[in-house]
Amino acid sequence: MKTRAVVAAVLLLLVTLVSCRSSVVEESTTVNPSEEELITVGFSQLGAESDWRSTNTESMLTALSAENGYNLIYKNGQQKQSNQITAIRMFIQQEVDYIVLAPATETGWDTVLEEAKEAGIPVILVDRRVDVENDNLYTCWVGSDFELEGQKMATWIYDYTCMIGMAPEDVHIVNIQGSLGSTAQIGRSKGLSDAVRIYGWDLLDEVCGDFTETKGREGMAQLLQEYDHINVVYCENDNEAIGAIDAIEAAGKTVGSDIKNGEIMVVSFDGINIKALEYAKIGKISCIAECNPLHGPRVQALIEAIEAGETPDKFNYVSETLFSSVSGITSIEVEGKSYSITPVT
Ligand code: GZL
Repeated sequence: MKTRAVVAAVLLLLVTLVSCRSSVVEESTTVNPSEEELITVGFSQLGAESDWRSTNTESMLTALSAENGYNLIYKNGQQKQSNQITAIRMFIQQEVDYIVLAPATETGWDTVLEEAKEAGIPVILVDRRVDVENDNLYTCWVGSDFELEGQKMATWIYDYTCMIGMAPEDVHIVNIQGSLGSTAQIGRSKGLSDAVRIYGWDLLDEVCGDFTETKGREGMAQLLQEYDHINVVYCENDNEAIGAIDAIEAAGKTVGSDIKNGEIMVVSFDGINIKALEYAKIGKISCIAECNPLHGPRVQALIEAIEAGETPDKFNYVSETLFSSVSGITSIEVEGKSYSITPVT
């Protein structure tokens, strides 16, 4: 790889020069390649709202490190698109080689992405998508198929309720949605709303949990005030599910999959938060749809392909599974494709 060869050559040259000096260098010095030998990447992350997000950030920072040949400028948007737009404009001023964007919401990016394009800086999207007039404003995207995640979870709920002999009209479900307007929320909510229409479930209400534990708890408490016959809670990430379970138990109710005998079944997305995986193991969360956050190496591979003169695929999806400790369902089928359930033990 041209850049790495330059870095290696520079390192060898610098080490040779140091060892030729008349005075003996007493301590070993690691020579860092100067910034111009590295690929400079400006990474605008949307925030730190969840365990998924923190894991995603860690993956990106580890992959786009100096030892891997990168000079990374990382900016946390703190859940505000305006902060991300400011960061992108700063990256343009700094003439970075690439901009990597994890967008908070889908809309509002046309102007700043046009500025990046005019500056000749390739933009790689990671995780959520953007809704722009011209898809040429970004080079490529890598992330999850969020609607498929929702379809898989809805299919699991359908298969489970059929297995226990529950009529669809007796499924009284609420949705604690993620950050409104984010691709993850749009896709997961659509997967559920389509299933409600197809199967005839009773969707009682939807509240925004913003992918956080606090809002998941507040939203669930509000729903329990308003409805006394909820038997399925669809949480659009693990942090919301943990908060929702706190609220359900604080109201004196029991979480679990025995919904025919009064338990409230909680399902979730991500599969990153340790406590959520523990809950899945003991049946407090009945099913988790995996949402894989480890995009660092994937973004690194996309940059290396572009550096090598290749044209990567525009959309790069990661494959994901379902986690559950509920017995009786070993796989589900969505649009003719089978997905196995990974037991949580
Ligand atoms: C999904 C990601 C979502 C996660 C949440 O790829 O955008 O945002 O599901 C996170 O945990 O906050």
